[in-house]
Amino acid sequence: MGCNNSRQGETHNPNTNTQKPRLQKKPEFQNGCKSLLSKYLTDDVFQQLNGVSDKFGYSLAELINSGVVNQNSSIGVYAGSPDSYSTFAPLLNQIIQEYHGYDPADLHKSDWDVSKCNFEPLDDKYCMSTRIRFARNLADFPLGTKITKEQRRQVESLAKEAFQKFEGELLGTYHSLANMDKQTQKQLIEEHYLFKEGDKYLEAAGLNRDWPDGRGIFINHSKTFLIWVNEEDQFRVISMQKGGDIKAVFGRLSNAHTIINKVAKFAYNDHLGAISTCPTNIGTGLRASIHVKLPLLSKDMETFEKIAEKNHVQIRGIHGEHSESEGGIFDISNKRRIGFSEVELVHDMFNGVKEMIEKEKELEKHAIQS
Ligand code: ADP
Ligand code: DAR
Repeated sequence: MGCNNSRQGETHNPNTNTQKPRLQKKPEFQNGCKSLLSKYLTDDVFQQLNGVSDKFGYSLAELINSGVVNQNSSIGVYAGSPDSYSTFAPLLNQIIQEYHGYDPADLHKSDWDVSKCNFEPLDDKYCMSTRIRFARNLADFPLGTKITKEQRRQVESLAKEAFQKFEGELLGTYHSLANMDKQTQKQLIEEHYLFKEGDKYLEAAGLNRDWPDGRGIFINHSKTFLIWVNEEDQFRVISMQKGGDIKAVFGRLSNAHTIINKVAKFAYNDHLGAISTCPTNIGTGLRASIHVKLPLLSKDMETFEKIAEKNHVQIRGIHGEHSESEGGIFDISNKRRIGFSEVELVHDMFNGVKEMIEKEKELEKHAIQS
């Protein structure tokens, strides 16, 4: 059961809203499915929303397809446009409330003031590299789930125009994925700069349509500032460097945010903050992560996970989402995205990694003494 996950053979034109596809019945979810979609797509919500489409013609069927096709999803939905968040509010508000602890009446806040980062660099012995990114989508287009090939090319063209405004250390070059040789693509992925391809969750959400057309990556000359174009979101703006100097990485990103916000009109509102394709990335759209080496602490996952939960951080593998740890190195990043400012979320990550390193040092002493 599940919609056509590549959505080929769609009979309605996304730009004419001529057909609002209705599902014959509410999708079934396997026992053990833990997605927030399966929890909140009740019979009542399904009856309310079946046959409804947002102003770009994005339907309930499209909104939920990824979570119906991939029953191991944690969330299971992707928005089709900023309008999706109001059109499908009976479902999305509940998912947002549970994931973010954020209510429909709450107002988002933003603060990029680097001077408020009152912490020193973390120990490079443990911190392999620091990466901070934010997600953005343009205000006047549907999201990648519903965008047409021509619109996606317009987004890429507008992005390339914006990149011309960068100066100093942000100066760099845009590399179209469609024109990139496979060896270069493989190397950039292995070096943690470029996004992977073929993600099944994105595929079922229609985000991989026309791949690789309209996709690419901007890279500055020192490879410390990158922008992904038209992957899961239309912009993923990334600052990264070796070591644990979080303040330097955040300062570079804050500078880029100021510049790009002057030349691009992003989808944003007082309640949801920045609009993202996945509801997990609304608000700041910011994920601040450190690849940190914790060979001893990671042998005690209960303690490791307790420190993570206390500091509102997530433990991930080192090749992006759904990947594994290697060599005792883990990706530690803020879990929260909305209702807290960029400065506050960078502090979440700092506090989590700092406590993890302190615990690792304690275990090192015990190991020496025993
Ligand atoms: P995103 O937050 O943009 O979704 P992913 O988790 O998908 O990022 O990872 C994208 C790429 O960025 C992967 O190659 C991953 O290894 C790399 N990456 C994430 N955090 C770091 C980090 N702190 N240092 C180096 N590379 C990182
Ligand atoms: N894999 C999807 C999305 C989870 C959040 N990660 C994003 N958006 N990259 C799921 O529902 O599990």
